[in-house]
Amino acid sequence: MDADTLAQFRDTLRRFVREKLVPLEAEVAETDHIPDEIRAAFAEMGLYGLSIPEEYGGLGLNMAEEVELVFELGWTSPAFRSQFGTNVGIGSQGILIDGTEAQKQTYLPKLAAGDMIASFALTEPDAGSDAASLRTRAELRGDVYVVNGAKRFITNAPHASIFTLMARTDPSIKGAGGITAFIVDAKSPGIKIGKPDRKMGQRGSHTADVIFEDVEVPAANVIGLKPGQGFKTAMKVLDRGRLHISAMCVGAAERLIHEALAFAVQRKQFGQPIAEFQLIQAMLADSKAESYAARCMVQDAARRYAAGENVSMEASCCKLYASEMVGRVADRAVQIHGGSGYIQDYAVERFYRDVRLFRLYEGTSQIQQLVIARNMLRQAGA
Ligand code: COS
Repeated sequence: MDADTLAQFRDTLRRFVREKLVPLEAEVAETDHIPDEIRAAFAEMGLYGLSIPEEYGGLGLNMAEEVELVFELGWTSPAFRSQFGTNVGIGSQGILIDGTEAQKQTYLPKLAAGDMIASFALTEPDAGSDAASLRTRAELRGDVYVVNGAKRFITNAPHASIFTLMARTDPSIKGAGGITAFIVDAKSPGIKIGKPDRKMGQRGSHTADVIFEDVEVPAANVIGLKPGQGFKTAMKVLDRGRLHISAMCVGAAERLIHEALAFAVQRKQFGQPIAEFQLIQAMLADSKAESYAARCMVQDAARRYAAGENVSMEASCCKLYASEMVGRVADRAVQIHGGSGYIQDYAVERFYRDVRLFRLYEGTSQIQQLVIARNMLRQAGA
């Protein structure tokens, strides 16, 4: 996309977020539901296909362009982005990065249009951070694989049309090498979706268990037709996903700072606006400096990703820093609001809970530290 068109798109999205989505935040949190007309507007704007190349019906943004838009989306409740987030990122990218041409042509146009929802099914009850230990089994019988197992906390599972599923096809290999990625039709007999999880925040975005009982998946649905490559596909998808989530953290931090500043300017104590007190100013200033640092990190790593560099380490640096940063910013925003910050009428109370997830999903902060340190040691030849 050329720079002018991107700038125009960003401005349109900014207006849509601030004028249409922000006023709906409390209702979405209350009802745990995104209105249908909002989903339709997302599709109309092309948001389901942000990252999908134009030849498959998407907008074909590169990562550097994508994060500029995600900064805007982070300004409002993350549940809105979740509607199309799995189509833009973890649900579709396995197909895009490692799929065959036929797989891309079959699925990507429908995902880009929002006619299909893709969900990423990696995590299991006993395989979270240690993703390579997953136990869901896919056994080849003739020209189908028979899948048995359970996946947990799967975002958009209740709405999914397809799952990009990671399952073990070779039980003799305990770790990453025995894992294969599949595209699974969510309507396949034997798939059961659990009740939506009752989460701490991000109401309006739904996660659930997915149970596979003797589910038949055609061998032609192995991503890239390459068994044993599923773990690497998942890791590549997550490298990219971590940059996207980092951009969400930046947007959320900027919103929290906006709320905290507006409150501090208007709220009076000891005869003056609390914004005039230096202890309040220190909290605002630290938040500003840290969110600016995270924005620069994300822009740098995204630009390098778009240029084809391996930014696995930098993506983890971004995810670690940005998600921890927005946690600190949310905490300060509540602090600046005083007692009001603990009351649900104020957006900061909701954001405080919503942003807690950023330190957990797509790899905890501790996993990001591991990935960063491993890369450092590798580079040092250790
Ligand atoms: N891109 C491409 N390949 C990668 C990769 C990446 N970013 N990261 C690892 N790989 C490859 C490795 O090169 C290795 O390949 P070889 O066997 O050919 O050498 C293979 O994958 C296994 O890698 P590794 O040995 O590092 O795997 P580990 O089991 O030690 O796990 C961590 C690595 C812990 C980093 C991984 O399990 C992880 O990211 N866990 C968190 C999972 C997660 O984010 N879950 C969130 C759920 S999704 S919302």
